[in-house]
Amino acid sequence: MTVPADLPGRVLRGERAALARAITLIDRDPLAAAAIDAELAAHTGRAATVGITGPPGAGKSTLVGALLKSAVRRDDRVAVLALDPMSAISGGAVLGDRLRMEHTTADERVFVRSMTADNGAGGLALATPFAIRALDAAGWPWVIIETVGVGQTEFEIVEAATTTVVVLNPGAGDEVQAVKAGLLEMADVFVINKADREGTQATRLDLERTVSQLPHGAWRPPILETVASEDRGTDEVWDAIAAHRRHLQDTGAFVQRQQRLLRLALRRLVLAQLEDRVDALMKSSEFAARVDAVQAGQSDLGAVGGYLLAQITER
Ligand SMILES: Nc1nc2c(ncn2[C@@H]2O[C@H](COP(=O)(O)OP(=O)(O)OP(=O)(O)O)[C@@H](O)[C@H]2O)c(=O)[nH]1
Ligand SMILES: [Mg+2]
Repeated sequence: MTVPADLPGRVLRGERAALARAITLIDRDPLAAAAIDAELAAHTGRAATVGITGPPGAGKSTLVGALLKSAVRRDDRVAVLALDPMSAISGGAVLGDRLRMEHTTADERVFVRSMTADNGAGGLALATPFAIRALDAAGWPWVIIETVGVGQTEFEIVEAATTTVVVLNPGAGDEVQAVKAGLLEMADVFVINKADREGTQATRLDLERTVSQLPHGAWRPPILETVASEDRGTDEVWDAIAAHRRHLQDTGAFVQRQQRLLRLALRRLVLAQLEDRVDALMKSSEFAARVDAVQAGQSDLGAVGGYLLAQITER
């Protein structure tokens, strides 16, 4: 896919259609992503990224829709990247998410795109940092990353956000378990959504106890309650997100946080290229012969692995 020559300039001038086109290209083609990034790189470095994660059905999409309204009330400009690695399967759900956000997308302070990157393993993880950088260059000061459920790719990206919001539900001992399984350490803000349901206080106490046992620096993650489906409590969540950004900027940690995304992008970029190289090598007759040898007991896996690595590092 070729990148139209005037596209980066139009993205930098803030043309929404150009930005949408750029993100589509980034989503579909890693080479286009790199070409676009090369043009936009000098204009990046300002955006904060907000990763929203939590168990399936916790209300992440609903919360993002409500947060957009809160942000607009504060006159903040916010872009949303909705990540859906399984769009082929859950197309209906994604459409539902989009519809829920539709009423806010008419506002020029809001920009919503979903990404699917079904162009191979790690595609989404690779494409997302590029898309974030395009949004940053286009002048969006906030980029919300909304994930579906909790998968490895989403985990990585949410972890690389400057602010990570973990969404849980009341009355869920197992959710605090899920939190113990790794969500806990990454949270900068906790949201107990569906606070209209029973067990909210118990979950809050449970979470407070767990959080107090964590080693924490100057920032102690607040625990906020929302009823996202009724826009209740979400202004406070947006304010907490903004306060966390100010905290990072005041302590000089903001740049470090931004670099987590760059590191993730670089790791992904190199791994994707290595994977392509390995796949190409594995199609050679030379490789087939070596597999035959392993099967016949005349060679071993380590030896052939070593051969592949040597082939890759040679050029
Ligand atoms: N009672 C109640 N229901 C809510 C609340 N927020 C969201 N819901 C409902 O919970 C269901 C799941 O909400 P989603 O926003 O799709 O949840 P999600 O976390 O994005 O789900 P996945 O993307 O599938 O992981 C929907 O039916 C929402 O209407 C809330 O505060 N209270
Ligand atoms: Mg969702």
